[in-house]
Amino acid sequence: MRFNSKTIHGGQEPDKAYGAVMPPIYQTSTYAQTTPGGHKGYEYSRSGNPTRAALERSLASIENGKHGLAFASGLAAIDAVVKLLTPGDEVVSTNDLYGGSYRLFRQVFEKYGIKFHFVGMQDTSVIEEYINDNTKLLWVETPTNPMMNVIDIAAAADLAKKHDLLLAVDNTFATPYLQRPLDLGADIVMHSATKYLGGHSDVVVGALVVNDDSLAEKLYFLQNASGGVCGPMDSFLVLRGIKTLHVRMQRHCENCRAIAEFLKSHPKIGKVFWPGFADHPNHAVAKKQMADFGGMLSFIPKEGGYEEAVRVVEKLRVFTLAESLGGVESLAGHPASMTHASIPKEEREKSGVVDSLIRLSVGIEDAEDLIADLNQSLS
Ligand code: P1T
Repeated sequence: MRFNSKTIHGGQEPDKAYGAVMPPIYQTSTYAQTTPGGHKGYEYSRSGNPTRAALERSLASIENGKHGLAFASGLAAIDAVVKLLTPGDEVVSTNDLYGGSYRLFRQVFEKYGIKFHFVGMQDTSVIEEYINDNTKLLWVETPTNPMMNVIDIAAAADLAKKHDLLLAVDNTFATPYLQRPLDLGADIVMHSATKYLGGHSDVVVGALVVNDDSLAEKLYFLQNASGGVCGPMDSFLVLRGIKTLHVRMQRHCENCRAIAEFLKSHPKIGKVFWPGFADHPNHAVAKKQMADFGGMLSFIPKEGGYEEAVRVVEKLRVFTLAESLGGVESLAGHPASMTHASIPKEEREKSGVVDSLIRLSVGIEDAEDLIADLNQSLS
């Protein structure tokens, strides 16, 4: 099946009991056994639940992977990946990434003896300088949150193979509609399914997809042993979201392009970060590995610094000022005080997350209404 059919049918079959076309929400913690061990494949819902299993098959299908795993949040999914490591191991991570991922790495896992190097990965050759005998994992987020840098996944995969490392790619911003990291040589794809996969800002879920059977087994063990699983209702909502991923993403991309061009020509805007611009430093890589340029962008007003950024986001009416992204409705965020506040200012500014930066998650409303809203808020 091609991608747009996989979003609807991938890994799905009518429910065995009554032929329900959508998998029922199996709202149960446990399953009757006829004799100890005599069950129909499910024993306890932390270990497995039929609604979650339907989502996990869908996730694997759309990422062209063999195994999908669904978690309570994107961070719970990342937590499972880092738990593959042991004290003394090192990770090379992109330096421009979601603030919560940075906080998990620095404030939780460093205490357990895992060392993280945060590196600008737009030039993949720089990564190699940070690889040593203890390095076990490359953590790549592309496009990055919130600076919209693009990292060459195939080049990172070559490096990972050369040094026998795992390559994990946070595919939250792009989604498999635009880029499929496993096809480019990554070992693990991670999602905050809270975002585009769910698509309606009504659920918090995370996901991992892998091809390798033994890696999948280790991650399933961690999923069950640590227990950061999502519930059946949340699994159902993400499954429903995935069925329209392709049509939503197409509109997100179209609207984002129109807004990027509007902002770029606006006299009050200093800089717009969007990988679709021919002068974006990684435009060629984006063109090579993505089908389009996504629904996210960031920008900086020319003058006024922090106060102007706050004034603009407060004045928006169609865009809602809120954390998160990837829903049908347009959201605006102020990374320095919201999504990336857990990164120390000095560290944050090194990757460009200055106090005047505004991030937009462009929704699927009429682009004209979104542009009019930005126009009035900038005036
Ligand atoms: O929120 P959660 O589902 O736990 O996912 C964390 C996460 C991981 N990776 C990326 C690229 C993300 O953007 C996120 C969550 N991000 C936001 C809440 C945000 O507004 O950027």
